[in-house]
Amino acid sequence: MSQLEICLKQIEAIKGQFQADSASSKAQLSIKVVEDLRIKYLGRKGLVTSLMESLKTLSKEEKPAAGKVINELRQGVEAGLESLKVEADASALDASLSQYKLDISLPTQNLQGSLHPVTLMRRVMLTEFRKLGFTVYDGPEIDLDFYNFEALNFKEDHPARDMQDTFFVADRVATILRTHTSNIQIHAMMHEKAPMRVVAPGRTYRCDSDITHTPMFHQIEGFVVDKNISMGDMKGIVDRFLKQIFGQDLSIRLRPSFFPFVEPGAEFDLQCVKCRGAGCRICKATGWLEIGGLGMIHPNVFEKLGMDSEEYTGFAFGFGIDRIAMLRYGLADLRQLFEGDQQFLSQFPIQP
Ligand code: FA5
Repeated sequence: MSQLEICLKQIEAIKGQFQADSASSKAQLSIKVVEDLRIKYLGRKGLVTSLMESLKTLSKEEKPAAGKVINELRQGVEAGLESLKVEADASALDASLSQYKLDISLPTQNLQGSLHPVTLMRRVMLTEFRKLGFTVYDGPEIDLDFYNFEALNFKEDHPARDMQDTFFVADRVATILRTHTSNIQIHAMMHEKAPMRVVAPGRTYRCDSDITHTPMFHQIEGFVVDKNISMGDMKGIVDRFLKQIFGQDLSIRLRPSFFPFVEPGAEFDLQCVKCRGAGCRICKATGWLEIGGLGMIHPNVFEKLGMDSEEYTGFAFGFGIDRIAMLRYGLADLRQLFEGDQQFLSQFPIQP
């Protein structure tokens, strides 16, 4: 018998042995059993590995043919081990699931239940706005660029678009996750007739994350459109609303600021509830926390929607609901709101 014939016979024998080992391993299949098989055949001193060594005994002409068959054997063994591993993983999972008994009919530990602080805050805010004569409006979280930017007077290449890092919806042209609730101004003004007094709470999205920013957050938009609306009306409503939420003794300040859909525009800050203005980590040592933007609706917005900007005026504002919840409930980090920690959440009441 030639050296090649001896080698091919060995290969056949190892192939048969692997098939027999695989079949018998199924009786007590585990990740360890599969690993032992791998070492036996493919380990440094494994049966397939040592076949490679035996190639050295073959002539130059015989080597390629034998090498090809050994490679096929190696691939067959690898594929066989992989499918055994999949089976072993599945049976390990079954075993651990069968030990874990879940009875969904049992009462939960937290019998009381509670509302999420953002839900609580939103309900409190809506109650206050209803008292001030506002109607609650809803609108899309996935929206067209037109409603989120264009109709709000953001020019195509306007740097203001960079102020709000936007998530785009893949494969759709000009479709985004709204970056603010101001898109509702456009939806509402296209469907309703002035006079309008609207608030619209909802989820908003931006690429943002630190102790006062999260990628998903909540805003509440409000706007009033009528004849002869002034900044005084705006200041009065916002002041009254915030004092209802935080009490009479907290200061509020307006700072001139730019939003393309209002003119003039401002941001408003609340004195830090934590340090009462002295400066702390939450207010980044400024004594103030920015909670929203506001301003008189820009005539371009009215004109774009076919409304006469000489006849109508209006104001709009947008607050971060999570920021207000953070201040109202004294939270140290905004991200706590979205971590789903039961202990944290169960501190809140079941009703506002
Ligand atoms: C706006 O989004 C404007 N649409 C507000 C507006 C409405 C101005 C109407 C004029 C008229 P701004 O980007 O500043 O503005 O966001 C408003 C508030 O949302 C912030 O003050 C803050 O309270 C909250 N906010 C913004 N980004 C985040 C974030 N990543 N996480 C949590 N809250 C945020």
